[in-house]
Amino acid sequence: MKKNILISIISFIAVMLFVLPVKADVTADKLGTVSYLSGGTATQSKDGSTITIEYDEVNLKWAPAEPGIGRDVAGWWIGLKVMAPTDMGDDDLQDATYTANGKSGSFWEKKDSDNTAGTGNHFINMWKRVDKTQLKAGSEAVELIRWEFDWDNDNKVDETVILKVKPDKITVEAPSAEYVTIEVAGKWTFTIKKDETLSSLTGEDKKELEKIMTPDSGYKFVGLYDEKNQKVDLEKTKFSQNAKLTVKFEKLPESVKPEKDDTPKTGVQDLLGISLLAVLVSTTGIVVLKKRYN
Ligand SMILES: [Ca+2]
Repeated sequence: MKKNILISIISFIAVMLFVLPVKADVTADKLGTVSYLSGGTATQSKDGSTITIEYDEVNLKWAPAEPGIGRDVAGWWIGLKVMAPTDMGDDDLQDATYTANGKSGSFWEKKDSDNTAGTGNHFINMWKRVDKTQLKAGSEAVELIRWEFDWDNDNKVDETVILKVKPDKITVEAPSAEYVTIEVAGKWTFTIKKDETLSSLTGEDKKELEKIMTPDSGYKFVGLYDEKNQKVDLEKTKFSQNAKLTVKFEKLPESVKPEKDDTPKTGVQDLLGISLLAVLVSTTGIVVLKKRYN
């Protein structure tokens, strides 16, 4: 009886080993490859399983908001095309994932190749929105984003793609004619549809604008102003042409701390206090009168 059970267990394990698909082994020499979607000049370097793309010059494409494909805001984008490792079968790739800015996605669901492309032909176009204003001008390359791919879905990153740009070597395409460009306080630039108000902003643009309008401690927000020093009404002011806005804050009066006074009061001191106050009041009265009649 016991022998039979043992034989059953052994045959079960043998069958399972045969049936279970064997995952492709992801090795550093068989990783995905990267090509460019944005125009310009770039260098590509590889260090183990990390590919770094550094754009020396790049022209950013502008694209309108298209919530249906997950682009909730209009703006300028830079893109890379990442080909999956060619030795991975379609079945393996269905479990592949990638991470960007702490958010994970399914490679198979987000890929841009169609389901029938076949082994060696699957790719995904990775796009990153770039706000040129926010990248402080400079010739040093700055890291815009890194994408991490877990090709075999074992929760260990197999390949990292790093995208770098040189801020002063970025040029941008003009947005379509239905949009205007608004730069705020030299900190953020966005495009909105002509004759829309700032209250129509969504997503990242809305968040950035709110951040810019948030005063430091000890200050209060006064308003956004256009080049003619007209105050912008977030709900009502419509933009028919490009604009550069400034933001104004006002220093709040410093709160006066009451001084600690632990001297015991006597009647005399109190009276002295009152008479001093009386002198102060009458002096103020004289000053006010003088001012009125001068
Ligand atoms: Ca992995």
